[in-house]
Amino acid sequence: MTEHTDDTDDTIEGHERELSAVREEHDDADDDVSLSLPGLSVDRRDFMKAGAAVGAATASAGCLDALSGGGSADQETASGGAKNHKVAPGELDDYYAFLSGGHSGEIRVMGVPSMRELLRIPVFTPEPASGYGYDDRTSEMLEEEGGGYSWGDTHHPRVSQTDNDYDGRWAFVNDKANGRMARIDLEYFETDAIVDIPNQQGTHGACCLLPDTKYVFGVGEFRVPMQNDGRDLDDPEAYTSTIAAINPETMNVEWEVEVDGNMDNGDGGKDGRWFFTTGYNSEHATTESGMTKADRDWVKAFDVPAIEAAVENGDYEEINGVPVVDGTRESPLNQSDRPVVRYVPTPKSPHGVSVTPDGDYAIASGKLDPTCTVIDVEKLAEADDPADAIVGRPRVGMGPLHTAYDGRGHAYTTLFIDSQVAKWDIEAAVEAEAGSEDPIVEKIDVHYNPGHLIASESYTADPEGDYLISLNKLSKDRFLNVGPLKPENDQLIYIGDDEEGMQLVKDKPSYAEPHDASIVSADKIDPADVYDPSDYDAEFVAEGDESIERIDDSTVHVKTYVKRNEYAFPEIRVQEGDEVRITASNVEETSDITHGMAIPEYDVDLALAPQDTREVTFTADEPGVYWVYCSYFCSALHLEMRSRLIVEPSE
Ligand code: K7E
Ligand code: CUA
Repeated sequence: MTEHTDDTDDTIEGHERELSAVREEHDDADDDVSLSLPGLSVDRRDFMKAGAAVGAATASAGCLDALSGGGSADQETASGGAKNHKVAPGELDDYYAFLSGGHSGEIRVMGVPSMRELLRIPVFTPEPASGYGYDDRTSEMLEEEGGGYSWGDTHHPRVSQTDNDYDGRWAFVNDKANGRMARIDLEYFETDAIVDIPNQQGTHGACCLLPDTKYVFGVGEFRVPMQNDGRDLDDPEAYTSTIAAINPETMNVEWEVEVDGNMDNGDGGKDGRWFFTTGYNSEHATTESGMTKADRDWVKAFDVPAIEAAVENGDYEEINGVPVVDGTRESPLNQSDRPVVRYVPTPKSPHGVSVTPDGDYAIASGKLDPTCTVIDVEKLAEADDPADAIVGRPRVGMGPLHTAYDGRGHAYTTLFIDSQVAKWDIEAAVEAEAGSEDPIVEKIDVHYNPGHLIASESYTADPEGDYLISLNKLSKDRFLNVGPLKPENDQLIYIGDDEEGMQLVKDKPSYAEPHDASIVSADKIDPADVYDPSDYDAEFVAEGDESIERIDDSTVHVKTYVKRNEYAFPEIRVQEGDEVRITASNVEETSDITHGMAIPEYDVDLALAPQDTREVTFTADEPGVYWVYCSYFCSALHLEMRSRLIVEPSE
């Protein structure tokens, strides 16, 4: 770095400027000069980040490959080309995995195969490190659109697709706790919309209608009175559950369909026609013993164009602002030769359902029954009796919960009770007798009690078929004891070699509680490196645009830029009782230089990534001196990066 010291500015700020000049130079580099300087780890790391940010651009793709050892080439070992699944320090993963965080209310982003946790994206729960829920925009989103709940329970993160392949625009996730759906913008990796779904108490399944994500479906689990205002309290027959079709662009609930029984998980077919849900409680009971009395439940197959036609024809009742189509078994709409919902009988309480990559089958996992039910999607459209569409029932083992695919004709089903993953052959299951174990290819032990599993790109038409993650509920003795609340165990399994069989590669402890995940090839996601100020309504405050303006007797608007190592104003003076609105912009253009703006006594906590603008409004109701400080360690003068909020007493 010494060769760059051609100015004599010896202050710390000077070094800061110099360092960022070096970084920018390397950000702009279009050759791999940093490779010849292995000692300069900062430079090399920054260069690699720059490569990652533009990884989708063809011009630099080869350059990135050269740096990272080619990612996949790096995984070949000297001994016969077997993969070692290692991602060395400083190298990048092949995949993004988006995992739900359960009742932590968040989404987690993990690299695969390294299983390094890269980011947590808060969704339904405020999160101080990212300032989520503390600025005006995100707190309004949680309060107003989001219904003002303090927590949520994310289960099923699904990434948007175009033509049955990931398009990198959005991820969606449900809230099983409060009947909501959220959208995560994958340019910025942040939640940008939440909808509180009317007529649902607990939205469990979530998934996209393929091929082009026409709708995001929220599957209502808990049966409640449709007008839940005190009527029908003791009449469970009058309770109901619905699926909600949400427009992914507007996040508007376009329509709902009311059904018999509870619903559980869901998955969309590949051709825009069918949407499948599992469910339990065909009995319409309110207790466990009542819900498991009958031997049969259903997979419900929603015929989307038929439902859209019903909505078009006015065959619905508007309830709480949403057109609700009657899809119960006795509905007149289900007596025609094109029913809106087909009830496919299965053994009681099936849990997961997922459609095979070719779109030919919907496979429901038995949970209380040791089999999976294979439903032929084409037959479903033609059969008079929906039961005739069932073409296979392999006996996979005890407690089958969820099924994923490798794109080579295999299904992988988690066995909760057996603590195993069963690999089986789908066509063999269609040919075999019901209840046969013949289609089973192999089983692998997992540790312990798996819920979901997910294979690389399993939800698309063309899975990669190399990695699978088993999301195990219990870890027991697999990790150092941390007291009674043990971590879960997400296990990475290599499935890319049918001859060698499944290989357990890694244990990854995780905090409660991942349910489902989506694994997306890294080259299909293209996140921004800094914000684009034109993407937000809030006005960007450039250096020179700062102001402290009294709007009226009791309102003050502060516009401040933020940069190393200062806020625009060393002090902000207001009167006791003033409503203070702060608009703050981080004017840095250097990647990764985030600043905070915290005023703890007033619960102000902004996190400002480069080129970001956030606003916060509060009432200065206590006279005194309040330090404004930076909460991200941004520079050598980070601790000195301060301002004072001075609240003068009213006389
Ligand atoms: Cu099985 Cu909510 Cu997908 Cu959990 S659900 S495991
Ligand atoms: Cu800015 Cu620390």
